[in-house]
Amino acid sequence: MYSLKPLVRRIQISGFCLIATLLTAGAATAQVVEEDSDSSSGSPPKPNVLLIYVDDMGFGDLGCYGSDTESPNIDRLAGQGIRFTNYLSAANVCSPSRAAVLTGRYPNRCGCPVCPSERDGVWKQHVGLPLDEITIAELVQSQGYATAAFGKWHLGNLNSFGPMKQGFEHYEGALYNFPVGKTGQWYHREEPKDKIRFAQAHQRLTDGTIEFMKQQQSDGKPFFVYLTHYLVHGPWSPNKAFCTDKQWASVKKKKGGMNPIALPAMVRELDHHIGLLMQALEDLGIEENTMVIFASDNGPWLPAGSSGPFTSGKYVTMEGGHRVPAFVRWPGRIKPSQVSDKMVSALDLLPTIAAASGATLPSDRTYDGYNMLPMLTDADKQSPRKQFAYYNGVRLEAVRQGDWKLHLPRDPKEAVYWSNEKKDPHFNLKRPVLNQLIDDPSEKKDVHRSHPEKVSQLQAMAEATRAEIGDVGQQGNDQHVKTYPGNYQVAPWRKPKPKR
Ligand SMILES: [Ca+2]
Repeated sequence: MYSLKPLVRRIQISGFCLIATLLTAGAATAQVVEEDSDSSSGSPPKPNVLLIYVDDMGFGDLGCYGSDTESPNIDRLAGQGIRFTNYLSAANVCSPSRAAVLTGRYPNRCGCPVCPSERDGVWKQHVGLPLDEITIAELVQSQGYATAAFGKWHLGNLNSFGPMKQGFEHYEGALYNFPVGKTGQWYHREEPKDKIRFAQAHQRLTDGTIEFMKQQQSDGKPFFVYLTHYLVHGPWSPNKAFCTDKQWASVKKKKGGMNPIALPAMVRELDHHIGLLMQALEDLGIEENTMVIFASDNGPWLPAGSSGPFTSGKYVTMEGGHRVPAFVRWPGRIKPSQVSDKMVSALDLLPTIAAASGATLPSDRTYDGYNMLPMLTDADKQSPRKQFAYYNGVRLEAVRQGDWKLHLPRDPKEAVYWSNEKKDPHFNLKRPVLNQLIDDPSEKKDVHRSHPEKVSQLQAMAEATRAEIGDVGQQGNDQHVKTYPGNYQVAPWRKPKPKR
């Protein structure tokens, strides 16, 4: 049977392992960085990390990725570091994407494969990112970092699964998707603060983030900030200052309703706030040693936005759902003006940030991410990522090795509750479809007949992946099912009512 080991490194911490990894190229970075950041040897201090996670931004929604919409501040940020064209979000919807980025583990492995929902009282209380998962915040805390989350959490109820339970010392924001057109409850740490309108939320996030960074700079502590904007998620209700006359007329008419023509104004509004944050880093004098990571959580919520050359967007396992804008700037370590087509994933952010902070990954669990620091700091180095598994809810729908991607047969009756026949060309797939992405980014040319050996390889990878982290009707041997005792592929409110 195909081994999943290349996909999921088991990381060990022991004195022997430390020596061994220092001698082994590729695996040694966490330890090397730990030595580099030892202040007693006169090495640079630990970097600050600002992870900006934006909502539903498609691959083609920024100027630096080919959009006509102006995003000068974001484009400048992207140009000052390394910009990826082959970065995959771990999931194509909000909650599992966020669970995976914070844990470095696939959503099925970390116990959060579907969205905790505010629509059902039982789910709201009992579903979220399991508390025994270890987040980036918890890892860097062990290295003396101050930690804060701002914005959309979407990983469970505040008091039972909130950010303060997952290693964040500070939190400000509204937990779920902001109720556009209504007032939303704003939280300060674990307490309700006040109710504000969507239009006020973005400035709150910027002000809170800057204040927190200032405080840490004053205290001399490195920080990790997880800033999760509500922009540019639908139903697209930007502030007037960022709208054309036509867009603003539409905002007023729709009154918080679906308004896809206003998406470019949402991008401009986000750009404005990124500009304020970057100016603050410069003013505080910490730009050089702050790693800024910008990424979208999933593809665009079509028809708003663009997935560029890729097919479809949010909710599906086509590239348009997973391939999103992402870049990293760290002037002290990463050269500017780099554009990389190496395959990387949101899963890789945790091991990368851990390595930069000096933290060693726990040995009691499997990580699906890889430390990207060697390739970020040396353009000649290859990406450690060779494979990726595309899940939709608990179901494995596609697997990829290099540029080869195999869509797996699937039964529409087992589709996750957010799936949509109109958005997914493979909604009802009877046989495997093989695409070679380098020549076929839109996944239109099925070459499974001419490459049976690739189909076999990828099917073996799928089988090994299922055995480890599960599929519909199959529990994996390392699948975290603590808060998902069954297959929650179908939301309770969508399940057919029993006949009387
Ligand atoms: Ca999202």
